[in-house]
Amino acid sequence: TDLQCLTIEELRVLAAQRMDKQTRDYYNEGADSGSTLAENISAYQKYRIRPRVLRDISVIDTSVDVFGTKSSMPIGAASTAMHCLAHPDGEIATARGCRKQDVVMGLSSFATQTLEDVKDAIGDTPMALQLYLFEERDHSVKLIKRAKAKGYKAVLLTVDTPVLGRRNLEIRNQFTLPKHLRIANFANRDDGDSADSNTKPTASEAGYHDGEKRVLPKGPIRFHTHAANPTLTWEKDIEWLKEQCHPEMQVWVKGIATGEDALLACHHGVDGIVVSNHGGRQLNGALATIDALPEVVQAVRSQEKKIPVHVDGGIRHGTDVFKALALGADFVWIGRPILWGLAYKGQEGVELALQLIRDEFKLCMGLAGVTSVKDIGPEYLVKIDKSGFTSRL
Ligand code: HOC
Repeated sequence: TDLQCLTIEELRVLAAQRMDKQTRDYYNEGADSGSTLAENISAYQKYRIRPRVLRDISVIDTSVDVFGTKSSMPIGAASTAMHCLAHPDGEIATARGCRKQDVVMGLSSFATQTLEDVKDAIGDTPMALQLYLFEERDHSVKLIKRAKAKGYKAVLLTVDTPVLGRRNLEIRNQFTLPKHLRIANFANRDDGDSADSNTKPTASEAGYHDGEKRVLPKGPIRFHTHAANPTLTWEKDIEWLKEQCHPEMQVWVKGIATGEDALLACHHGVDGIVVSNHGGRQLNGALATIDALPEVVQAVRSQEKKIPVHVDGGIRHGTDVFKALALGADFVWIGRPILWGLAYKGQEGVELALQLIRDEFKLCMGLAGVTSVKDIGPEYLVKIDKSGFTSRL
């Protein structure tokens, strides 16, 4: 037990002391005023747990199936960008932490270590590759082939980033990747040492310019701010992606926030959905993910083939995990808490973040009177309104 750090909130504070301002701002901020980022967290307070008692809870099983394999708990390390900013050991330390905790990891397309090295570090523990589909398809094809060859279980196509959200601190700080780091899975591209590597983006560069020819630029910062692809569609791109990935890798869409899009995802034959608003970093003013989850779950359950639904955003407590599962999620992903753990103590900090959430979740299950994840349902929650009135779900 690390007596300095007994909660994810304490981990946030400890991590903040170890990161430089640019990194801290990049990881911690949300788009615009940050209200969606804040609501992702606070929306969990609208729910209270209805505990059941006098049930034998001496044996609690937190394990679940994810991507066709078993995971020790319904919680994974979400794909977040550029881990070497947080700690020199980067994604490899995150992977080792996940391996130790037997927890699935998502790797960002914008990782600072190669997908091969990170997979080697995590061993047999399953991994998914978060994907941006660029207009220039050759690169995506290569990335998919490499992930397949390395045994990645799924690609998580990010669909909430057709253009980059406006992150004001990122713009003000003129966020750039330090020269010694690289966007490792683009290493074949000239992404590290080119003359414009340190070119600072202007505010107008952090967005999409209508009519501009979109080519992948050279320097890392330009890569990050210009790489979004505004042309993606269900019809054109999901079918293409399935052809590239199946049968070896599943195809998931990450960034669904409505029942309508959940139905389209089902109709287009994706293997799963992640309800996400990109950690509040894209469309500010969007619904908190826990508030979007019920309509997505309802849409998916109306279909004959029921695909899994995951959720991320704002999970800071084991009780949040319990609430998300009670509202119909099959699995949750945590992003910033993992980065904070990594910044705090590298691999050990990642393990700490996962252990804290695991312990809280297991304790919550026991105190709520549930011994198996599959039994967590809406009967364990009430919704509480602003006047304090509760309603059953
Ligand atoms: C397509 C370019 O997910 C973030 C990361 C990286 C986004 C790059 C988008 O900063 O939220």
